[in-house]
Amino acid sequence: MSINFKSFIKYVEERNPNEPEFLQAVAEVTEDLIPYINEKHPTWADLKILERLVEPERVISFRVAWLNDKNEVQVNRGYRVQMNSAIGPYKGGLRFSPTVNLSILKFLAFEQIFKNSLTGIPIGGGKGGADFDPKGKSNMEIMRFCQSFMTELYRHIGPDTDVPAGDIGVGGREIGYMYGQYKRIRNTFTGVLTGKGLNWGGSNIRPEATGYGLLYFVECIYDNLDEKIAGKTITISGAGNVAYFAAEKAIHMGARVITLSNSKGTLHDPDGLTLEKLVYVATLGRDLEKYTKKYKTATFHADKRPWQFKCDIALPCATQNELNEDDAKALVKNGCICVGEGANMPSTAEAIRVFHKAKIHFAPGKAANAGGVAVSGLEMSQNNLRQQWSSGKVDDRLKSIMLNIHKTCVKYGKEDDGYINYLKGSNIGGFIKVAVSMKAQGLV
Ligand code: NDP
Ligand code: 2IT
Repeated sequence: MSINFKSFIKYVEERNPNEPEFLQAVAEVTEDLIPYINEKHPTWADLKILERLVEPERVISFRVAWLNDKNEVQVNRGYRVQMNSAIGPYKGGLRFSPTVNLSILKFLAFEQIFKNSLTGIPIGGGKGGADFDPKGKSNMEIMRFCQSFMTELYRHIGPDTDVPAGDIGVGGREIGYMYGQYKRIRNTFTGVLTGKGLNWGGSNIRPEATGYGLLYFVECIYDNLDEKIAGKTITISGAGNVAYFAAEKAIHMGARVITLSNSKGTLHDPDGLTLEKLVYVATLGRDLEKYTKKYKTATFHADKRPWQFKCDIALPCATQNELNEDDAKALVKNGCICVGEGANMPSTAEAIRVFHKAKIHFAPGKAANAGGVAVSGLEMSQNNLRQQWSSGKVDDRLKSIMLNIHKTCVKYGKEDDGYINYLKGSNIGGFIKVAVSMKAQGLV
């Protein structure tokens, strides 16, 4: 049997109406997988590996009721999408944002299958979260929400079942409140969440891992070109966990980072951020505009994204679909030669087509931002061993994982003219192990 891409997408669309982000992610992956399966593994078509892959093993949706500071009852919706456990326990972040819905969590959980497989660590794919808006909430409101959320989630997760972590709106503080509640209900101290604090089971370098890993991956791309990152101009979107540590590592590597952004707009510093300026950014919360009062050559561009500014390397590190076709064309026109995705699916399908056509070095999120989940995997290992490894050891492991992911991308993505299609390489490279494992484990 051979699979037809158009009919497959129609099938997925009919089964998942009103889920545009999920469909976008499935199309982005299966466009590469279908020709590969048809040519190399036609039996995987008979086994309906792809049809099974796009069907979550389990979707949990639940009510989260909590009290705000005015003692008013609030109701949110919580989710966990347990997508695929062929190679290990479900693993992936929790997102707290009013934009959260099933389409977004299914796309994230689907991407996570391939990303986690690429790390070489035995972890399956999952994602979860809630349509809760952490903005403007007090510390106590955040705690009450996290406790209520975990009071249902706890029964669906476990260190050998499903290990959540952070994502947008979920950082160390939220992981702490959720971990405390899990421990209180289960009366066990286990590695059920990653991104924990360093005093209670967390791993060194986990907060930094996604941003650092992104720069290690971009460094591999530049090594391959026999060039250096030092001296290059970089635009970064976002000002959260991923963006911050991407900027820090880029500055360490000698690059000139000229932008950060958030949902209010973009901060442009033509002189380039320094480590000192970055420490100042961390004190600003979401008020990036305030930076321009201290550093006079910097400007703030309300409601604008960073992609209009001339750069060599663009690192979208905020959210999905934040870089569209016009942005991609502007980047190419301005001489950008490399795009590394710190966020998950930040480039639209049309933007990716522009990058591929221009033969830009385009590193998709599932490869380039895998450092975060990779160090989460290392946190799980440390928890199982009841050890804590040094920062140096974790950082070395992170570097070698990113190098291996790059190698996998080159192996499966190198085209006849020498151009490396990192998207194709990561899709196929992440898929093979999962497909082989699904076949071996029979019909589940
Ligand atoms: P954070 O919550 O720490 O930061 C998110 C940042 O992105 C904030 O600056 C936020 O601005 C901005 N942002 C969010 N939504 C929008 C939007 N619609 N338009 C403009 N800016 C927006 O999240 P993370 O840094 O952890 O996550 C960023 C991305 O990286 C996500 O795509 C996530 O899935 C991905 N990722 C995260 C990993 C991790 O380990 N944390 C691992 C791998 C990928 P504002 O405050 O104004 O909302
Ligand atoms: O998108 C991601 O890979 C994450 N948010 C991190 C997941 C994890 O389990 O550390």
